[in-house]
Amino acid sequence: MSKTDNIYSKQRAQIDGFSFDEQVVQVFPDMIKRSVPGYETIINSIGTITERCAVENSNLYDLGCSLGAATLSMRRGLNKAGCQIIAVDNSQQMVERCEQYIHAYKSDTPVQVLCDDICNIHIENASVVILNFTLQFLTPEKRLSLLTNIYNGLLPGGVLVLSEKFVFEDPLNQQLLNDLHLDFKRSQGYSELEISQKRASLDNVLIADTVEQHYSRLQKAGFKHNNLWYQYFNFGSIISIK
Ligand code: GEK
Repeated sequence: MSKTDNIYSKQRAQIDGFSFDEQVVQVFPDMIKRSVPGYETIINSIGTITERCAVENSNLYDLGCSLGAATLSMRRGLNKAGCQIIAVDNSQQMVERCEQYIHAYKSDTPVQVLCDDICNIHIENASVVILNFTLQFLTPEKRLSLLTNIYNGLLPGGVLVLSEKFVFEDPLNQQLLNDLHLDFKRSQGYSELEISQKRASLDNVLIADTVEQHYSRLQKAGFKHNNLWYQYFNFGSIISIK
């Protein structure tokens, strides 16, 4: 069982940049569920998307897998023979715990959990690729080349699921959707201190794009069929088809 996230509940003299270390790993399922509106819906839908879009004898990728929630959902939805799932994260602590979670459930679908930078991964023979709240942690200059690798490694008809926190160009929309997200966090039991200290730690670590920036980058990477299939305040998910 995951512990309750109270990492930022005490006043800190100094806020360091957020990192996916052992302390975060221990509370991660609780943290992401209470911080990302719609997270569970997206995770469940990844299984449904996999059921429809995976093809026989192909690879499925979970890039920035953390503890493997999307991998487990893909594996539950998968109904095609000869597939394997490749889950990648560059946090050693995440990868270790992810392997324990994955192997706690029995399945015939092989899962490889790799500790590596997702920018180093060669994507090939892929029918489903998941970037569930990971692209936002890559420096902006690296984002297009990752998406281009994904596009090149996808089979025709293959899909990318790209979930992200969004920003909005219109200042009124930005303010309101951001405030609604803060209300969501309050409703999940986070205090004002926790919210403000977490926000400071994510400054310059999580760099969000507008939906339009995502569409334009996806087009540059080769994807011509891109659509937002889910949005809850300033969080959402785009599906792109090769
Ligand atoms: C989920 N997808 O539960 N290479 C590999 N991993 C990276 C990199 C990188 N360059 N940068 C960040 N990560 C998960 C949630 S969390 C999102 C994803 C969040 C990893 C990082 O170590 C972390 O585990 C993950 O991306 C982002 O569906 O915490 O908001």
